[in-house]
Amino acid sequence: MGGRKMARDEKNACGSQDPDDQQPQAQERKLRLILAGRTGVGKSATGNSILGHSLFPSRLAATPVTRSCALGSRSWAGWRVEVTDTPDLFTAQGRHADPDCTERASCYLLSAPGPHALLLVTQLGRFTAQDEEAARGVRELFGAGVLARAVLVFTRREDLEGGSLHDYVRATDNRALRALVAECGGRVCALDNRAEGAERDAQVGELLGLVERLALEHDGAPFTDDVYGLAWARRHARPEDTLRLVATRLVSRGPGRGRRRLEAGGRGGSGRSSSWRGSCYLSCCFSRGGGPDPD
Ligand SMILES: Nc1nc2c(ncn2[C@@H]2O[C@H](COP(=O)(O)OP(=O)(O)O)[C@@H](O)[C@H]2O)c(=O)[nH]1
Ligand SMILES: [Mg+2]
Repeated sequence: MGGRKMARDEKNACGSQDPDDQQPQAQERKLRLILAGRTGVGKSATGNSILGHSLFPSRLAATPVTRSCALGSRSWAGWRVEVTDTPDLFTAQGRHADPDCTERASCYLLSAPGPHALLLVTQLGRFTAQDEEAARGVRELFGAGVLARAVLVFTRREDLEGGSLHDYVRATDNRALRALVAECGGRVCALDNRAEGAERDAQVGELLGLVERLALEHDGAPFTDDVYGLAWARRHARPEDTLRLVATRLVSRGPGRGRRRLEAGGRGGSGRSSSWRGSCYLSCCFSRGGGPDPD
């Protein structure tokens, strides 16, 4: 984690050739999403389904494939959807691999001034102790309030074989899963990330529709906290300095300390300078050896 070498797909995350990525429309409102969950559940595959093309490296492997945070974007129904893919930042193992919090700081910078939805990814039929640990890690990093912005995304939708996801979560005898569904306000969605074409579009439309409703319930204001506040206040400063400062804040805060949730009240959705986003990408890309992605 925190590797500074950039794989080809990671380079794309900083400067994709996809026309959707290159031509954001000025009037588009932002929908920022963060993918979270344990390694191997299909976070990157989910990100690729949302984007409609393979941007994030995703494959079955014995060791984690995603080593650092990356950002992709697309246009959807008048929104500019920005997706931050993450490596394992949320289990004890993930935190151990990020002792100076640089990777967690990178997640903050890429999703500043805060996400409209957190996509907590798990595999259908395989909700394990590690998934519980990842959910705990999410609460520890962002505060428990972030689950009011969470959607529980089940990959391997094909295993439902046409059945209803809502029936599945209602009937499950996994109490931890039922509790998490309740904490997420019952927002659940299933994806078959191997689907293509119209089938994939329909599934992604279902998920983004949920996210859109969630964002509108909050008047378009993103979730934010003191760390997002710090990152956003420094949006015109040198991004590498901001990355360090944010990482230092996260280290000093430690798990569960000093967290304050600030609702943005319309601060984040629009009217922000693109230069900081540009330089944020610069920082995140340069630290991996690449170039900026135009916003
Ligand atoms: N059959 C099936 N495989 C999936 C699905 N989603 C992800 N996968 C596979 O699960 C493996 C791990 O996915 P990846 O995106 O790398 O997981 P991550 O570590 O959470 O980012 C890959 O082989 C994916 O192709 C799905 O909906 N159906
Ligand atoms: Mg991944």
